[in-house]
Amino acid sequence: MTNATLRVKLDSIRCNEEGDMLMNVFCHNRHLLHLPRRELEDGEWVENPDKPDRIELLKQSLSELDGIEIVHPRDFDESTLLLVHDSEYLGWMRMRCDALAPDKEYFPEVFGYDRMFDTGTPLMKNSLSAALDSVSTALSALEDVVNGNRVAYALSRPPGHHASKGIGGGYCYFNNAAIAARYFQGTTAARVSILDLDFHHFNGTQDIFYDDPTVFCVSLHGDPKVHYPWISGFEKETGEGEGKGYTMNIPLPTGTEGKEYKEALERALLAIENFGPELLIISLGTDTHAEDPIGAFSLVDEDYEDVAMLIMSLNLETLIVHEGGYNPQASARAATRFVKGVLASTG
Ligand code: SP5
Ligand code: ZN
Repeated sequence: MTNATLRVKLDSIRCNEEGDMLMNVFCHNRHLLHLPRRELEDGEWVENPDKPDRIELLKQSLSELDGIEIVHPRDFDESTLLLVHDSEYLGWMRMRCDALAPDKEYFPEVFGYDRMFDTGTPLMKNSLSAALDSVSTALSALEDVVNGNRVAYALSRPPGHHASKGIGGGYCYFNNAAIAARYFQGTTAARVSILDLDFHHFNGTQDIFYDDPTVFCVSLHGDPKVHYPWISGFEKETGEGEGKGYTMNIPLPTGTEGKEYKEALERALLAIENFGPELLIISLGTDTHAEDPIGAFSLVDEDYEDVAMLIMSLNLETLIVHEGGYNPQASARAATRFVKGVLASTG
C-alpha cells in the first residue's frame, strides 16, 4: 500500500480529540419481540437458546466503552430480501406466519420437506418482520461503513449465516451478512470477502456464493464430522464453476484453544489479503467461547481482542454482523474484548 492510500485509509477512521477511534454499534429494540420458545433436540423439547439477552447484555456492555455509540437502525424495504432469497421462500414464510395464532410456533415435522431444515427455527406470527429488522440492522451498519466509517457492528438477532436462498435453519431466517454483501455490490461485481467466525459452519452463506468468484467466503468452525450442521464445512469444499477457489473451509477440532485458532485465522486472513476485497464482512459468533453451552472451542476473553487486532491489521473497510453466542454473559465479555481490539487498532 502506498503512503497516499494509507493516509486516505487512516483519514476514514473517525476519531475523538485524543485520536481514539470511534465506532457505531447498530441495535434494533424490536429484536425483543423475537421470542422463539422451544426447539426439538434429539427428540426432546428444550428451551430455544436464541434469547433476547444474547444481544441485550452485549449492547449494555458495549455501551459502557469509550468511543462506542449505540445507534438505532433505519428500516429497509422487504424487497432487499430478494437480493439473496427467492420470492417463493418469502411467500411461504408469509403464508405460514399469517396463518399462526399469536402464541403458536410452527416447526416442520419432516426433515427436508419444508423450508426450515431443522427443528430449532420456529416460525411465529411476527417472524418475517423480526427477521427483516435483523437485516435492517446489518444494512444500517453497512451504510455507516459506506458513508466513511471504517468499521461498524450490527447486533443482528435473529442470526443469519445458516439461511440459504430458499431455506432457513439454525435459528436463522434471512442471511444478514449475505444480503449486506449483495447490497454493497449493487449492480457491480465489487469484490467482497465474508469471514465467518461463528462456531458453526456458515452453510447458508457458502451455498449462496458457492459459484460466485466476486464474494470470497472463508469460515473457521467446529469439525462438521462431529458438530452441527454436519452436512457441510469440510476442507474439500472450495466452490464450484466460476466460484472454484473462492470458498475456504477451516474445520478445527473440538476444544481448539486461542493459539491454534489464531494460527488458523492468520491463514484465512492471508487468503483474504490475496483476494483484495473492497469490503470485509465478519460474521461474528461468540459461541467459540469456552463457556458457551453449544459451541465446543476453548477461546477465552482475551483471545477475542487478539482476533480483532489481527483482522484490523488488514486495513479493510469492515462490517461486523453478529451471529451466534449462547451464554449471554460470556458472549458479552467476548464481544466487548473484540471491540476493544478494534478500537485499539487505529492503523
Ligand atoms: C447461528 C447459530 O449459532 N446457530 C446454531 C444452531 C445450532 N443448533 C443445533 C445445535 C445442536 C447441538 N447440540 C449440542 C448440545 C451440547 N450440549
Ligand atoms: Zn453458531
